[in-house]
Amino acid sequence: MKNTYDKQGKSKAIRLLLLIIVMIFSTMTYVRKDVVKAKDLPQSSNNIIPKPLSYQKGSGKFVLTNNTSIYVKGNNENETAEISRVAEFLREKLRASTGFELKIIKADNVPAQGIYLTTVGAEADKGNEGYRIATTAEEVKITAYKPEGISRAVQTLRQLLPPAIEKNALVSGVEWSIPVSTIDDKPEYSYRGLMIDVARHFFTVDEIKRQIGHAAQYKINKVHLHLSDDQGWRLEIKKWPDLTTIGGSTKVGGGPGGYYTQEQFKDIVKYAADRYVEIVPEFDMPGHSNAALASYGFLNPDGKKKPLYTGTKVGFSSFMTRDEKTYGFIEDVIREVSEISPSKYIHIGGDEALSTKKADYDYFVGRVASIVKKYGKTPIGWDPIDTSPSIDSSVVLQNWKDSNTAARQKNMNIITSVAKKAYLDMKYDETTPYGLNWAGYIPVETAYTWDPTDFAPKNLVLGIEAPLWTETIPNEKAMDYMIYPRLPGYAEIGWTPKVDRNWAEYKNRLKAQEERMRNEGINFYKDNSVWTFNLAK
Ligand code: TNX
Repeated sequence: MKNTYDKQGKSKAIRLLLLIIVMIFSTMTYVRKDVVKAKDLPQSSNNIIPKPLSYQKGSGKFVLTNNTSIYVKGNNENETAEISRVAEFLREKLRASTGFELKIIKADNVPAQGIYLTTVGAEADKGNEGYRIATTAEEVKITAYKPEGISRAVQTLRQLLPPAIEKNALVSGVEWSIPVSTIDDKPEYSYRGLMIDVARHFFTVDEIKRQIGHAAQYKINKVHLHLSDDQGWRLEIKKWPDLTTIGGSTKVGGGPGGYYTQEQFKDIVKYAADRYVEIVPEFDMPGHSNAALASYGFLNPDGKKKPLYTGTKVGFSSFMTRDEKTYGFIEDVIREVSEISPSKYIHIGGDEALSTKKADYDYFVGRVASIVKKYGKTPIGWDPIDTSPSIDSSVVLQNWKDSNTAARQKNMNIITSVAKKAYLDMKYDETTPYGLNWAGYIPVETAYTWDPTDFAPKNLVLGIEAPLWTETIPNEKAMDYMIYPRLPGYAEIGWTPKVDRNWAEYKNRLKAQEERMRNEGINFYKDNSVWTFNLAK
């Protein structure tokens, strides 16, 4: 008996020992992983996203204090006034976390210290958005050819400060320093967009502003609002009020929808413009038009209103393409939106018109494009708008499929939004709780590792846009989760030249955004290709 007990005791002890060894080893690997994380990651010269064209680090730092002033000077009074507004934006950004009340001073001479925002002496080759930030121990000097460039520089400046700068409450015990450095920067593409579908699910003015604010920090400069679809019409049109009272009354899954009054739309436009972001309005036609057809009987062949639609099928609705009433109605819509929207663009949709005959579609998109041009705007349309003989190079193609042969032949400008790379409503992987997967899964790496020139000739590419379709996106939390952390990558594809981009280096910079995103309350997805350091890779 004793023997057996002994044996049992021994094997128990061995098992325990084994367990302890396994535990020690796994902690060691864990610690080792951590060490690798901290030490062996390729150290980028900075963690800025999008990566600037050039960054030179010196030694020392500039320390921001309550006594720092922001000096402004333009080439003329108007410009100085505009730069002062950028300075106010900067001051407000810094106020909450630092508690500082920075003075804004119109500078007569070049100040010897502080933050200096100026267009004086800037070179034209910086373009509208380029800038230089030269930081010494005494001053941070931002020079840009246009105030817009100063605004982009201010977004970079945020990322040069410690991540705590993004907190919305007073932070103590942090030194608000910026490393001595010189950054020279300008974007590769002038169109760097985020689209939000506010038709399938409606998002409030504040929810949209919040997304604009977050996107602007990565130098996204267009926010495209998909304002109408089968499930909802979201912008007040004074001549046709039922569009919103009826057409805007619901959403995917049923329940209350919503809409923006024209005043609210202008408020969104203003908030975006303060960040040099342009709001691009879209009304989708001739398909995706059930909300309008449900609002007014005269838009239908039988004169009767269609029932409201709260499902997620596409391709069943169509405007009447051979009826002048349709074009009168559309002209009213275009006129009203052109009066309240400063953007040079109006997006007319044109996708998935599956119940419109091809010849009718071709005719329709040509008619609508000419209405848009009549009101001084440039039309944008989804493919296959480029295949219509009535569409020429005065129209921009937003390319979501692989097809743009006609656009190339016609020399149309192209915004790249190829679904399998750029769709924010595609799931990251099979476990993603929101989104679709018809164009495939888009993990953060897939979202980052491509270039617009993979899909279109460089000379035609205006830039890139990442669309968030919202059939499966019911709230802000879900919206954040699908947009972040993919949007910083799209922003970088649009801003940073292809030769300067590399996933292995980028993912470290993205990881370094974590604390900033947290401080901003962004509900981002922790993609394991970024947040788990894999020794094998
Ligand atoms: C296709 S992409 C659509 C949208 C859907 C989306 C869902 C495009 C121009 N049309 O109507 O919301 O797929 O991913």
